[in-house]
Amino acid sequence: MGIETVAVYSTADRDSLHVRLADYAVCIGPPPSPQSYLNRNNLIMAAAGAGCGAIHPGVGFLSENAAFAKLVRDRGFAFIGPAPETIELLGDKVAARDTARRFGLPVTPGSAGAVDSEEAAAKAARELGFPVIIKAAAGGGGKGMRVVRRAEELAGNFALARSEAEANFADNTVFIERYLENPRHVELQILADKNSVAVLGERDCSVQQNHQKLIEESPSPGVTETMRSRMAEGAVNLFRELGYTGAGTIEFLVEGENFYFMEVNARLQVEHPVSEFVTGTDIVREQILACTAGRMELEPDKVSLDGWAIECRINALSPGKITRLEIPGGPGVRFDSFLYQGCSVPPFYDSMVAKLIVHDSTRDRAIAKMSRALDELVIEGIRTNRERQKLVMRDPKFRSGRFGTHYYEEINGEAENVF
Ligand code: MV4
Repeated sequence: MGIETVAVYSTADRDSLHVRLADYAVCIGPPPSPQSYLNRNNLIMAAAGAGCGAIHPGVGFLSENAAFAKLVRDRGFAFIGPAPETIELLGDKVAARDTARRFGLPVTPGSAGAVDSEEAAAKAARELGFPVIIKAAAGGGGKGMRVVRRAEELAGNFALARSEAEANFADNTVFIERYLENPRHVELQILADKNSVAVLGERDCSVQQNHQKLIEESPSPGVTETMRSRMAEGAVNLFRELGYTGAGTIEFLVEGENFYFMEVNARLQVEHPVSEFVTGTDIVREQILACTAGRMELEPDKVSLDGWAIECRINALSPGKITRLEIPGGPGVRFDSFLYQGCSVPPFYDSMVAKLIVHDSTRDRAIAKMSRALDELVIEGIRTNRERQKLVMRDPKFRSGRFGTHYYEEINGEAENVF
């Protein structure tokens, strides 16, 4: 795009690849994130000092923080994300659920709004029928959730859910839904500007462990053409009504032919490359155009889905120095990473060190390509989950495409000696 880039880094990331690749780089503090990557003042000072026009908040840290988005704007920078008011509304899962329902999206049967007493919880659970799930209104991504299978266990879990919500989010608001036993996690990639809302197909993120996604693919093996267009229609209505700008994701739980709205992630996500592959779109480029010029180049009617893409997250199981790195390549193979030979993986931050993404004409061919790419990938000096990802690619159940969110714990239970 011809835009000069300024990277920010903590002292732990001084030698990181993004620092080398950026046109300029500014140190924003010591390793603990509250003192660097979450330090708003340091971030604003870095941007001001470097003469930035816009701030891209990335995929974690302050990327969904309404107050930060507002501060960025108030200081005269463009924020590469939706408006602070939109982030705020979507951050409240009760309000988001309510809004989605008003715009015709199916939501999981659940309490009408927040549940603020043991009696209200008991009443909601009785109406819904067990099992139920208690969720934090300020949560999302699986934090602060409790599954309750019997009426006797409700009061205790309600109290625990509230105190966990208070401890994690400084907000003890919770709500209750009927619990679906083994749904798929399906999410739609959205790009929106002042004039239009585009849907870039869906991703299936059912392969996850402790709410950490491990494998994402597009399209979803469990979504039919009919479901796809019904989900897209609801999503477009919602995002248009929100006046949403930039990249976003709408998450659904899918059970058979039924889908239920769960939440909206008001940011770019880690797994966006699979959608880039199947739609041939540079999502970050469109996101930047939408949030700066107010107009993306993408035309919603021209989006089409081609072939199948799969992403395997490569996680470090230990910190250390990378003594050897061999990166797979070839048509339809992409490796996104901060690793290079000789670099160090610091003991801070998220364990994800790379994303291996492949694209081919069919799911079977994409799986074959991923297996080959995982074979070719060599990372020495740290332990990674590469071998586990190779086993999943060979697993008949994964290959059948018939699995839900409990898939990974199921295969780990069945083959404890293998994993
Ligand atoms: C659910 C659910 C079943 N029923 N909601 C996980 C992420 C967060 N955004 C919401 N999640 C779930 N919500 C209803 N009504 C299942 C999950 C879920 C899950 C729940 C408990 C333990 C592991 C899980 C793994 C994936 C999804």
